[in-house]
Parts: sequence; structure tokens; C-alpha cells
Amino acid sequence: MTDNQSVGLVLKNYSGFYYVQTRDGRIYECKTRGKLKQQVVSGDWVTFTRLDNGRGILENIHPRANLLYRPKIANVTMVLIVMAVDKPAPSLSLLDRLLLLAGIQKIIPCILLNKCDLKPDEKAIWLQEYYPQAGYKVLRISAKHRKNLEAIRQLLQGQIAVLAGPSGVGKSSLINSLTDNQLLKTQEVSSKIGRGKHTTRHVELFSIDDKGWIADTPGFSVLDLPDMKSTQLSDYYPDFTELGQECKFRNCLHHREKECGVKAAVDSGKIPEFRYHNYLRLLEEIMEKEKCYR
Ligand SMILES: Nc1nc2c(ncn2[C@@H]2O[C@H](COP(=O)(O)OP(=O)(O)OP(=O)(O)O)[C@@H](O)[C@H]2O)c(=O)[nH]1
Ligand SMILES: [Mg+2]
Ligand SMILES: [Zn+2]
Repeated sequence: MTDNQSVGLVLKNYSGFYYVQTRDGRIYECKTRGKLKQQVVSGDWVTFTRLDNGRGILENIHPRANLLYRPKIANVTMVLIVMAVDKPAPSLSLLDRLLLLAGIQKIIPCILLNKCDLKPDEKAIWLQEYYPQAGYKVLRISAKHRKNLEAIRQLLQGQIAVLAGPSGVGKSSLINSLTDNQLLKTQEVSSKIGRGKHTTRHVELFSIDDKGWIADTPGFSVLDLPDMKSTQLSDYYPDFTELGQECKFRNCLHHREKECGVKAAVDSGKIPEFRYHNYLRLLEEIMEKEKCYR
């Protein structure tokens, strides 16, 4: 790297320009040369040559830690899984699927329980009781009433984060509240029915206190499981790990086997039924795929 070059993070690609933020918080409007075009995505760390007036030219893309597709975003380190305490009530099966996808991608998951100004649905109570003790971070927030947003800002430090979660839980509201940017569309849950989805055409990363970044778009739009072995599934369950030591079989799937530590924990109520049930559904999905490829 020469004196007139800097390293920065690509925030967005907008009408031919790449907006690149350096560690000191400055944003440069960059162009690319030839072959780099088509390759640069939001979340890329790049080296660029500084020109005058805050402009620059991208020179190279640093190796990526990961790359999420649809929409493309690189180097994601954290996913904020948003569920509402009600309206809509949490989907614990989607939650478990998203936690698994995060685990597979080696992305730190954090569960945000939004709309905590409302009376919680029974599922929300399960969520806030069980998941913290299972080893997951859970924050109760209100995007609309700006409750506990400071905790999220803290969490985002040093991270490139994406959002995930069902429609209507308040993902766009949260980005708006975090960025004080009212440009994103939020919609009434009821008015959504029968209407086309608001789709974001380009991914934009917003800087939070110049120390962390959050994307204005859901990270996992595709919820399909990648190819994996059924025996690997429980590796992504921190709450099963210790109990699995009690299983008679080393490669226990906690499914039909006898003398299974996980099943014993379900029987004794240590692992809630819903969590085990969601596990079985994912397991069967993986086993079904394994059969197809055999
Ligand atoms: N009561 C309450 N309502 C909220 C809160 N946060 C968001 N909402 C409302 O929930 C509705 C949906 O919010 P959005 O931010 O559009 O939800 P979304 O997750 O972006 O939904 P999609 O874009 O469809 O995926 C809006 O009417 C918001 O005003 C909150 O903390 N409390
Ligand atoms: Mg939205
Ligand atoms: Zn077992």
C-alpha cells in the first residue's frame, strides 16, 4: 500500500459509485477499474487510491470471511434475529432455523425481542425464558419507542450485521431508529396483505457510531439448509452439547436411539418440547436430502 492509498469498507454501490468508509469514519466516493467491476459487494474490505475531493479508485478486494447471497453482502459477522413479542407472535421454528443457518455460516446470532411495549404472547415468554439459558443473547427492545437501543449499539461495535426475521416484526423500524433515517419504508402489518413486498434493490450498510455496521436488508432470504450430515446438526445446539455426553451412542442423532441424554432432558423438562420438536423437523429435512444423494 502506498501513501495515497487507504483501506475501507464498501457501504453501498449506487449508480456506478462505491461508497467506501475508512476507519476514521470518512466516506469516499470510488470508481473501479476494469475487472473489479461486478465483483465488489457491500461489506467488502478494499484498498483504494485517494483522489481529491473525497473521491477514490478501488484497487483490490481483500479476501472475504464469508459471502451471503440474495442480496450479496460480504464479511457478515453478526445476525440480529428479530421477533416481536406479539403482532406477529414469535415463530420459534423459524427462530431455530435461523440460529442453525447463523451457526453454519459462523455468524454470531443475537435475538431481538421487539415490540416489548405490547403484552407478550405465550411463545414470547418461552423465548425469553429459554434461549438465554441455552446460550443465546436475547435483548428485549422496542424499535418504535426506542427502548434498549443503546444495548444494540454496543453489540454492533466492530461487527458487520444483517437482520433476519419474519415480516412485520419491525426490522425496518429498527434500522430507522438506529440510524435516525426515516427513508426506509415501514408498513402496517394489516396493510401488507395483498400487496407486493417492498424490495431493496441495493444493499446499504449503515455505520453505527463509526464503529459497527448494519445492513438495511434481511441477511437470509433463502432459508434452505445447505448440504450437511444429519450427525452434524446437534453440533449447532449449544444446549444439547453437554447432555449429548450422556448418550449411549457416540453419533447419537437424539432421534430413535435408546439411552439418549437429549431425549431424557426433554422428558424431564430441561429442554422444552418445542425446541426438540423443531430439532427433529430439521433433522428429518436433512435426512430426506441425504437419502436423495445416496
Ligand atoms: N407496538 C410496536 N410496534 C412496532 C414496534 N416496532 C415496529 N412496530 C410496528 O410494526 C409494524 C411493522 O414494522 P416494519 O418495521 O415495517 O416491519 P419489518 O420487519 O420491516 O417487515 P417487512 O419489511 O415486511 O419484513 C409497523 O407498523 C411498525 O410501526 C414496537 O417496538 N412496538
Ligand atoms: Mg421491512
Ligand atoms: Zn442422543
